[in-house]
Amino acid sequence: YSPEDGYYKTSPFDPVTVPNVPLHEYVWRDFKKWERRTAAVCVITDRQYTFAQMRDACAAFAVRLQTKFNLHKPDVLAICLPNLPEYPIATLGAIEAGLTVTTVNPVYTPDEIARQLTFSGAKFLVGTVSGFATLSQASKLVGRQIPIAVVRTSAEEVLPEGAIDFSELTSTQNVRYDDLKVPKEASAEDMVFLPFSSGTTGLPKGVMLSHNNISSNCEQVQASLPMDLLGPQNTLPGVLPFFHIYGLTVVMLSKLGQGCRLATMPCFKPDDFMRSLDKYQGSILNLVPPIALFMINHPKLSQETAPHLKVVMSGAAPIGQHDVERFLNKFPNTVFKQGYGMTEASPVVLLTPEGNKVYASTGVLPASTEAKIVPLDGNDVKGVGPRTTGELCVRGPQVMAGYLNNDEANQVTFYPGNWLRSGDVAFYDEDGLFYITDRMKELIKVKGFQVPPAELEAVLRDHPKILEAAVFGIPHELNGEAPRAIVVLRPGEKASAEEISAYVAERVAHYKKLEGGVIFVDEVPKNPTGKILRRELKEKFSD
Ligand code: AYL
Repeated sequence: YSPEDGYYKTSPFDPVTVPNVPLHEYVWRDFKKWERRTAAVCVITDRQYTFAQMRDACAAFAVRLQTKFNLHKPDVLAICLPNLPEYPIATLGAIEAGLTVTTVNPVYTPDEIARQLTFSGAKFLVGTVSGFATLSQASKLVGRQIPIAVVRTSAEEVLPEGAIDFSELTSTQNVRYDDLKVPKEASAEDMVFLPFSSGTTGLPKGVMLSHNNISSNCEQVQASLPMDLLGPQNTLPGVLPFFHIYGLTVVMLSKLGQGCRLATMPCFKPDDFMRSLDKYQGSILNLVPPIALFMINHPKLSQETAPHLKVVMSGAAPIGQHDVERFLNKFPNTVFKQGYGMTEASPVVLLTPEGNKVYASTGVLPASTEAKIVPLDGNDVKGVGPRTTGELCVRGPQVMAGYLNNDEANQVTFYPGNWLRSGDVAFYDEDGLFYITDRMKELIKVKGFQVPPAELEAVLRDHPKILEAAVFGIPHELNGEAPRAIVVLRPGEKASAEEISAYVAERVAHYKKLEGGVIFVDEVPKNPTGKILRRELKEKFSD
C-alpha cells in the first residue's frame, strides 16, 4: 500500500521522534526552567504546588509506594480523584515507582469502581476524604483488602478511620530517595496507563497505553500547533476530568511538560469555571461541546470576563459549525480549534490546522499519524480517496498495543498492518481535512463521556421483571446524546418507565441515566445470530 495510490493519507507535518524514556522523565524534561512557578492551583481553595514542589512530592510518593507498600512493576495503582492539584502528583509518582495507573471516574458507584478494580487488578487506591466510604465499599465488593490513601483538600478534613494520609506519603521529610529502585528491564513500551473504553462494541475494556504512546502523542500535538500560542506563560482551566484520556494526556501531562499552569476544579460549577478564566487568567481552554454551549449561553461570560482566553479546543464529541460561529462571535479574540481522538489512540488523531476556517472539519492528521478510509461494505480493507465516506482507521506511535486480556476484541479492532478501527464514519477532502460524519459503533456519548449500551443492557437484564433490553442513543440538545432503552418485560409482569429509569439511576454514574426514556416493546430486533440490530432500533424508536 502506498499513499500515492490513494490508499492512505499521511500527515502534512514532519515526523516526530518517539521520546523513548519513562513518561515521568518526559514530563519533567524541562522542569528546571520553571521550577519556581506554579504547576497546579485549586480554584476553590487556592492550594498550590510549584513545579519543584510537585516534582519532589512525586519522588517521595514513588519511594513510599515501593518501600512502605512493596509496590513494583507490573503492579497497578488506581486513582479515583476529581481534578485536584494532587492528581498529577499521584499519577507521576506512581509512574516513577514503575507502576501502571488506571484512572477511575470519581462519580462512579461502588459497583462500577469494583469492576474496574477487579479487571485491572489494582493493588492501591488514591481517593478523597469524601469518596472514602464509596471506595471502601468498592474494595469490599472486590473481595480483597486494597490500601486507600486519601487527599485532604483542607486542614479541616479529618482522616477517616482506615484511610492513609496521602500528604504523609508525599511529604519530603525523611525520604530516602536512594531507596527508589528502577524496575529491571523497564522499557518505554511498558504499559503506563490502563484507562477503560468500550471501543467499537461491548463492555468497557482495559486499554493498554505505553509510556511511548502517551509521550509520542504529546510530541505529535505540539509539533502540529504553533509554539507561540503555547508555552509556560499559559494557564489552563483544568475542567475536563483528568481520569479521561483527553484531560489526562492533552490537558494535564502535555501542558505540565511545557511549563503551563493548571487551574483545577473538582467538578463543573459555573462560578469556579468563571474564576478560572478571570482570577486565574485561563488562556488555553480544552473543552467538550456542552461547555462551549454553556459559554455561548451564559450571560455573565464574555471575552471581557475571560480577557486572557486565546485558544479554545473542543473535542470528544461533534460540535456544529453554527455553534462554533456563535462561540466566535461572543469570544472574538480566541482561536477555535477542534480535535478528534479516542482512548485507544492516547487520544489525538486529528487536529484543526493553523488559520482554518472550515469549522465542520475536525482537522488534519498530526505529525507521524496515518489514516485510511475503509468502505463500509467491509470486504476490502484498502483505503479510498478524497470525498468517499467509510470507516476511519488510524496508525501511528500513539495507537495502543491492544486491550488487556481480550484477544477477541483485539482481533476485530485492528485490520492487518496495525490499523486501528475507529468505529467512526468519515471522509477527507483534497486539502487533507477530515470530516466525521457518523458513528457506526454502538457507543453513546453523553457530554463527551462514554456510555456503553452493553453496560446499561446488563444492568437492565438484572431487573427481575425484565426479559430483554436494548439501549441506544438519541440526540440531546445540550449533552449531545441521551441513552434510551427499549425493554421487553417477562410474561405477566407490569412496570412503569419511571420505575425502570429509577432502577438504572441507582446503579450507574449520573451521566449514564436513561435520560432518553424507556419504551416497552414485545420484541428486540435481532439478526439470526442474536445480535441486536442497533441501526434498526435507532430508526424505529428515536422519535
Ligand atoms: P473516547 N467529533 C466527533 N466525534 C468525536 C470527536 C469529534 N471531535 N472526538 C471524539 N469523538 C467521538 O475514547 C468518536 O466517536 O475519547 C470517537 O471514536 O472517550 C469517540 O468519541 C472516542 O471517545 C482531543 C483530545 C478529542 C481528546 C479527544 C477525545 C477523546 C475521546 C480531541 O484533542
